[in-house]
Amino acid sequence: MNAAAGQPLDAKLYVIPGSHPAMAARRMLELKGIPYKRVDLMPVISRGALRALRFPSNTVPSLSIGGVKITGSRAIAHELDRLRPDPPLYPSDDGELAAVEDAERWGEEVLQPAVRRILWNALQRDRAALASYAEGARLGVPTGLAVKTAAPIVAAAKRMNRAGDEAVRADLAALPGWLQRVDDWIAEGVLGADPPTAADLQIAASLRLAMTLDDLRPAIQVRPAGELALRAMPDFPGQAAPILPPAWLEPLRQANRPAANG
Ligand SMILES: N[C@@H](CCC(=O)N[C@@H](CS)C(=O)NCC(=O)O)C(=O)O
Repeated sequence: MNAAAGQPLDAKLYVIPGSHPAMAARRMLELKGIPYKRVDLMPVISRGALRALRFPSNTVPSLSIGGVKITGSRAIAHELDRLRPDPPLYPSDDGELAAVEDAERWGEEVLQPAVRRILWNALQRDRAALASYAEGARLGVPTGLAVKTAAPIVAAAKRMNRAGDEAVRADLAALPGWLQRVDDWIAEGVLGADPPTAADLQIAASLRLAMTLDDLRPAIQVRPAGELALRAMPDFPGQAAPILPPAWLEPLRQANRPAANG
């Protein structure tokens, strides 16, 4: 029996709790009906662990499946489609495929790192929310202890992801335009497939992580982009109370303000 016919694939997925590309990979495996073992890693420390395990790179998601080691949400999506074609994560029509892959690439290269920067910046301001992202995770130490000792890890993650105030303020100023881009893709039928494509999942995971911030959720959930995110990724851990400077959120408030009559 081959993989396409349903042979067990012996899959192990390495994640960081709350990591958005890792949540996308989890959802891909779930949609394909591939059972897997999840290994939860602490941020920053994950890098050494994945290097020691000889993955092609040291970020999550990393997946070992059928004797192959893959790193990266996009590479994982392609490998899963190869191993278990149904349901497909990519359309078979060439034109549709190109549009979906463009959206997926943008989701990984633009939206994903921006949401990561916003999150680390917010978490360094208030670490109280950290435990909510680790809900259900098995980190090898009690979650309470992991959270209590997380200050140096959060500081390092913020530094490594260049999540300083200037960068994050620029990300928040760009966010309304990015949400409009996602709404437009939904209107054009590039995004919003049922079952979701790799692009839907890539973008939905970032939007879902952004929506864990009370500062951002109201501006996202009311739009088609927010509806897509909730539909494609119904479950997502984490919740952070308002913490970002209100002035930084002004572009989002402006974008969501109803147009004046006349
Ligand atoms: N763009 C990569 C994601 C790579 C990435 O930066 N992942 C983060 C978690 S969201 C990571 O592994 N960070 C390592 C760390 O925090 O030390 C993908 O889509 O797979």
